[in-house]
Amino acid sequence: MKTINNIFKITLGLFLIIGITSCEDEAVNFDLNEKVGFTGKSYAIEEGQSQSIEVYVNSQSEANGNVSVEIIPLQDDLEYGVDYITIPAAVNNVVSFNYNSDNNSFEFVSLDNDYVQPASSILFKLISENNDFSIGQAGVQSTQIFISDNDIPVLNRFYDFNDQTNKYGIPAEFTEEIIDGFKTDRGWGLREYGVDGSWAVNASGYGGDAGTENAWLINDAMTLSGQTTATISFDIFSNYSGPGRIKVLYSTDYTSGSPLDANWTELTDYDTQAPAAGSRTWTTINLDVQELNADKFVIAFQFIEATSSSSSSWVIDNLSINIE
Ligand SMILES: [Ca+2]
Ligand SMILES: [Ca+2]
Ligand SMILES: [Ca+2]
Repeated sequence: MKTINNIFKITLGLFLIIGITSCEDEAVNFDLNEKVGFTGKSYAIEEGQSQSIEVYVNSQSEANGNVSVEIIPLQDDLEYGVDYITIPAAVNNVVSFNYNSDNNSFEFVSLDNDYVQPASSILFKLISENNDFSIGQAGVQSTQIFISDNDIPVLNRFYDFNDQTNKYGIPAEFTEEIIDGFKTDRGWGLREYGVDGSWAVNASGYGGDAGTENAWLINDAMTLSGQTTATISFDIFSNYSGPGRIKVLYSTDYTSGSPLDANWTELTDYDTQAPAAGSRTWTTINLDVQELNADKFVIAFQFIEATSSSSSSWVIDNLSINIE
C-alpha cells in the first residue's frame, strides 16, 4: 500500500512538473511568437512607383490577425490622396490589413506629378490600436520610405541686357574669347543699340588695329540633369554692309579658355533666318537643339570676317535659352 501511495505521489509530482513546464512554455510561446515587426529598415523608390511594406510575426503556429500601421509624412506638404495612397486604403493615415501566411504586407503607392520637388520621406509605425499582435522591439517598430523626384527641371535664361550698362564691357554670365592671331581691340561689347534703344551686346570690327575678327561670345554653361531639348531665340540687327557675320554654335564639352579646345556644333538654321548685313531691321531668330544627351550646354556667338577697314556690325538683344 505504501509503495502504491509513493507511486501515486511520484506520478502526481511528475504530472504537476509537466503541467507547470507546459504552462511556462505556453506563456513563453505567447511572448515570443506573437510579436509583429517590420522586415525592412528602409525603402527607396522613385515618385510614381509603389512598394510593398512587409511585416513579420514571430510565431511557430500560423499567425493570423490584424496589423495597423500609422503613416507619418516627414514633410508637411505630403498629403494622402495627393502624393500617395496605400492599398488597402488608410483612414486618417492609419492602414490596417489582415496578416496571414499569404499576406504579410500592405502596398504603398507614390503618386506621380509633373513638377520638381525635393526628395521626401515617410515613416511607418506599428501601433497597438486595432492590432492583434504585440509590437516587437524598438528596432522593428518602424520603417521608412524615401521617395525621389522623377521630374526634370526646366532651365531658363533670358538676357535683355537692360541692366548691363558697362559700355564696351562683356555682359554678366558671358565671356569673350578671341582666337590667337585675330583682332583683339574690338569684338563684342555692351552698347545701347538694342531694341528701342535699350542696352544689348554688339559685335563690331571696325577701326583700331588692323586685322580680322574671330571673337566668341560664350554663355556660361548650363548644367543638365536629363533635359534633352534646347530652344534658343534672340533678336538681331545689322548695321553696315561690309564683311562680318555671326555663327551660332553650341558645345557640350566646353569648359573655359580657347573655344578651339572644345567640340562645337553650328546651328545652321540661323543662316536661313538671319537678316542681310546692313539691313537695319530687327529680326527674331528661333533655333532649337533636339536629343541633347549631355551634362552641360554652352551656347556661343562667333563673330568672323569683319576687318578694321570694313565691317558689318551685329547687335543681339533679348536672348532666351530654354532647356527641358
Ligand atoms: Ca513626375
Ligand atoms: Ca515631382
Ligand atoms: Ca535690351
